[in-house]
Amino acid sequence: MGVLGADGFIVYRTHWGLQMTQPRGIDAGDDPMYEPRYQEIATFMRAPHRPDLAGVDIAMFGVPYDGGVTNRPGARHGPREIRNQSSLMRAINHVTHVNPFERCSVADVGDVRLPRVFDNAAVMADIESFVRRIVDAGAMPLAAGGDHSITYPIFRALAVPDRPIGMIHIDAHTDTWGPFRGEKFHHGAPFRMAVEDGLLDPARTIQIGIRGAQNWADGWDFSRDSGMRVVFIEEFEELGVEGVIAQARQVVGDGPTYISFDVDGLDPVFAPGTGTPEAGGITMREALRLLRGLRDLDLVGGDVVEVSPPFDPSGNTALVGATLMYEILCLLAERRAP
Ligand SMILES: [Mn+2]
Repeated sequence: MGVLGADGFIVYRTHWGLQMTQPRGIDAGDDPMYEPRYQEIATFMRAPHRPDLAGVDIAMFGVPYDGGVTNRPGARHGPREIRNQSSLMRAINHVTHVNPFERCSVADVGDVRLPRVFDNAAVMADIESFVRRIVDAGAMPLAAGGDHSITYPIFRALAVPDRPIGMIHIDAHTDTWGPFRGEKFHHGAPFRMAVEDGLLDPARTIQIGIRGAQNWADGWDFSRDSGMRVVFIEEFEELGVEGVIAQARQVVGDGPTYISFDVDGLDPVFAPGTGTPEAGGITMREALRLLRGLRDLDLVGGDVVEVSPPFDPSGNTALVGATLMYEILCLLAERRAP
């Protein structure tokens, strides 16, 4: 609550450590969202910008890179537009009643700097070292892409030797394909590379929402043959959200688990602003229910990828991306501060 100042104004301290003043008689309580949402430089969910990582529990960051796309680009602009739209987010989850900002020190730690953007190997190294800094500081990473190739270097920073991580992956595509036009590193390949490098445990991986015709089947084959649980959209419909949640929890068990959400897993009605839309996908209501079913797992981080603002004139896909990030943030906060 506020403290009465000498000038007759009440000084409040928000959950984020910001101070605000309010004339007597208007009660802002300790609402962290009191500050007008259209003000100030945009950060993810208006969290403080803390590139030095000091005291940060959950580090939200952007990876403005789309050099891995096989078709329509634009996801490099995702972090900036997600930050903008995320100013609409508020604090308390209306279903779980989790307030991540109250439980944890949540910060926007900036973007991965990619000065060598035309060099795939250098980009991977720069993303990996950025995330390694977050992990070494004891914080949990929550990324905004960027195309889906960025998850591979995140895994390189997160996975502990001989203990690959598990994953709950929502997407229209398995992203386990072989080289594309001679290049191994692209946005359709991160999870094949992660399995081949021993970073991702295929037996503890579930891929949800898969659909759409392909020219070759090798990605589907790799997922199946490596032992991943692949839930095509038809099975999603059959099982229902609760059934899919049960499958996901069973597959990842109690080991370390990452959530990777490609917005093209959603139906293009909800997320048209993405490089590779596939009709007939998951609804936003289903996605939110699915994420809220993943409480109390051993979560180690997450991302939301493939928001492509040039294909998103209304900004709605970026808003959807920000909303998914908020739900993952609530899960990470509960894990961090049960
Ligand atoms: Mn993907």
